[in-house]
Amino acid sequence: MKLKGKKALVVGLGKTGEAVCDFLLDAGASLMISEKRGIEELSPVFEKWNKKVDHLETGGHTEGFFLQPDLIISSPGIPPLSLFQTARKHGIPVMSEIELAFRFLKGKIIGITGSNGKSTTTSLIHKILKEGGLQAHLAGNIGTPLIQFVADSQDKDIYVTELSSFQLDNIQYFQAFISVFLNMTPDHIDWHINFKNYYNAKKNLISNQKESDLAILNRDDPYVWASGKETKATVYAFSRKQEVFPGIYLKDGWITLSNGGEEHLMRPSEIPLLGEHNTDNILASALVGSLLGLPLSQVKESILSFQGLEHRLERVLSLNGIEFYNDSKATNVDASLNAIQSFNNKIVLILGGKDKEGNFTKLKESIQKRVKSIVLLGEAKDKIRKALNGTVPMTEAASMAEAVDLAFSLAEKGEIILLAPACTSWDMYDNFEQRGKDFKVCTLALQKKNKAKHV
Ligand code: UMA
Repeated sequence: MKLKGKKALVVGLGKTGEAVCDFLLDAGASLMISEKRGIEELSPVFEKWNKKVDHLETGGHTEGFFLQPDLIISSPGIPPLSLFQTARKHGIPVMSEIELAFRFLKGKIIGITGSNGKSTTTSLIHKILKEGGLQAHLAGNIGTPLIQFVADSQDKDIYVTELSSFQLDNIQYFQAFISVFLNMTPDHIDWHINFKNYYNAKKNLISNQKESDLAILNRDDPYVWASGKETKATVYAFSRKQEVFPGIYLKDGWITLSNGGEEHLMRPSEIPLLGEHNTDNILASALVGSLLGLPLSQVKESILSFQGLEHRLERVLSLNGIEFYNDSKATNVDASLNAIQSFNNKIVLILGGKDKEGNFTKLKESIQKRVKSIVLLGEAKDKIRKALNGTVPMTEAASMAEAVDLAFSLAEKGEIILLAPACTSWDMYDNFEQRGKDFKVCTLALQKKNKAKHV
């Protein structure tokens, strides 16, 4: 693919858009940018790029603009705009950032997708590979766009890449030599319109693989397992519920690998992370390490020293015998459900944010079993209250500080206060990281207040 002298349009000027622009300029393309935000909102990014590009459209996307380039590259967060269809009808190719990166990247890609657990699994695989002496890099949805690695990439590099459905929606040749498909539950329906489109986007990762590739699939998830029928890759399975060949599973109190013979990796009780869902993440990660030829003893060591990620069932502190946990990354109903099911002690749950068409009634059964009280926060308050009516007492808070204080007044010694909102943060924050940090700040402030009271 030749870019020199081509007119390329980048849609969206966020983290990905800026990285794509840098790459295209280095490749000698002439640049156009189309961005929904207005100039004031964009500043100082606007000033930076306005000097470097031929045409910059702000405050929305227009047809006249989209029909001028030779090529369009869209950022992951841009929904499937009708303008993309119009451009395609005029013979203008539209591709995602990972597709563009794939065409120029040296080295191999391990692609990790699923509705939940992607970042944890991606980080753990990266850790196992690095500690095993491989030239591994952490890329994709977890933070650094793949395109940013292209310039320095070498054949021996392995890109451990977290892939969202947004990134996979629009791929053509993009191919991972190892794919990991963790699970499939409804999410991002506002972007994909329906579950089928969301599922199809995720499946692209598996169906694009070739005979020499490996697909690691969750045997316990019917959607994930069914995707195996659509790949030419060799399928390996992971399961918590049954023996799988070839693959990795729990048997007689051991995490067991079977690829020819049976080998024990470690006891499930040694897993350093809370929650059964994290067992899946560990099974899949260990399998990748083993398939790349790393000794099981080393894989085990890397798992044992894995501390988990910030904002994913992160223990914040203990106050008066009450434990505070931050799971701000639980931005959908299933992630919140996983978090609730990770504790045996009673929970005061902070729930709510911006709704993504989530089915909150799915939480009812677990809430009845494990949750003592709910503190509601954010835009989705009313919808959640209606969906969970008749389960446990619910109170409302106007801010995170109020939610934390309220939760503390409701909890007793030995109980858990859990932020697992089942919604995105975008009604009150820029992202889930900001929300999680605010929860931690409010929790620390509460601890200070409490100490002062007892002095
Ligand atoms: N924009 C438009 N038109 C639109 C919509 C947005 O111009 O119709 C503009 C926005 O105004 C903004 C830019 O596009 O200026 C944002 O682009 P983007 O949403 O693609 O965000 P990036 O900053 O490029 O970050 C993206 C991922 N964001 C999303 O997928 C929403 C980041 O994942 C990822 O870390 C980054 O690329 C690097 O790969 C974040 C995320 O929330 C963490 N991902 C979702 C998730 O994990 O659930 C999928």
